[in-house]
Amino acid sequence: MFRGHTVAVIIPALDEEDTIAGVIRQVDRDLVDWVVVGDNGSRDGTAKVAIQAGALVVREDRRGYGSACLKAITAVPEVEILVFLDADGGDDPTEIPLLLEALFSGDTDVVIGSRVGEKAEPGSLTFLQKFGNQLTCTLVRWLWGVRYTDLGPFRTLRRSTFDQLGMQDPDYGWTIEMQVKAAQTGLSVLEVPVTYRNRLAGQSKVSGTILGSWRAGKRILGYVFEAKAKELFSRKKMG
Ligand SMILES: Nc1nc2c(ncn2[C@@H]2O[C@H](COP(=O)(O)OP(=O)(O)OP(=O)(O)O)[C@@H](O)[C@H]2O)c(=O)[nH]1
Ligand SMILES: [Mg+2]
Repeated sequence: MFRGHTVAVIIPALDEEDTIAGVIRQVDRDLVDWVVVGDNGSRDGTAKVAIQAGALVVREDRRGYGSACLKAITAVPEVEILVFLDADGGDDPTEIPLLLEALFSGDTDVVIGSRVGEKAEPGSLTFLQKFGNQLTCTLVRWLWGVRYTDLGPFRTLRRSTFDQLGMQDPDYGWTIEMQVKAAQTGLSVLEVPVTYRNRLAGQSKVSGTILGSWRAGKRILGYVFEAKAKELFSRKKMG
């Protein structure tokens, strides 16, 4: 519990048997009530290792980062606060309290760990990733007037806020969907500089390969343009 509220850490994972246990064990269980891994049919020992390390594992056959997050959340219907982080050791679970403190400062609705500060290890964000993030954040600022610096996976929000957002993206559009919907509905989003490291072991699914970056980039930019188009269309229809 954190300040009397139950907390769940949600970890999407695909073939991360070498890193997932370390990530789970670094979560402070005095603060966090549940650690839930959303596994997309990993072919290695991810599920077994995660259970041994004390996590709940929820299997989702529908592929994709967002699908895994959505399914994992269904395992903790009563939790009050959700924290998301990756399974490869890139994010630092010992910084969870930093994000939770920020969530309880002022009127904050969503806290996003930003990886553009000095705490990020050199090389942990590829050139393409930095470029793509900057481009996307600039577009979001032009289209919705909200300033973000990153689309990092490490973030926290209340369950009630999460439900209000109606998250749907089954894939790598998940993080931008949350940020665009927060901007559209006028939520107060706070960015906190976080540590970011190169994945500790295992294979990259997203930004470590050109194909992964291309797929994620297409999805993310596609989401931004589609969200704006839908917004304009529904405004036109209403009057
Ligand atoms: N369940 C699930 N998890 C996924 C999927 N794709 C990626 N992940 C997880 O999402 C997180 C981010 O994927 P990474 O491969 O680390 O992507 P990245 O951080 O951009 O790239 P790296 O440079 O390799 O760290 C990791 O925890 C992955 O295991 C997926 O399709 N399903
Ligand atoms: Mg990673």
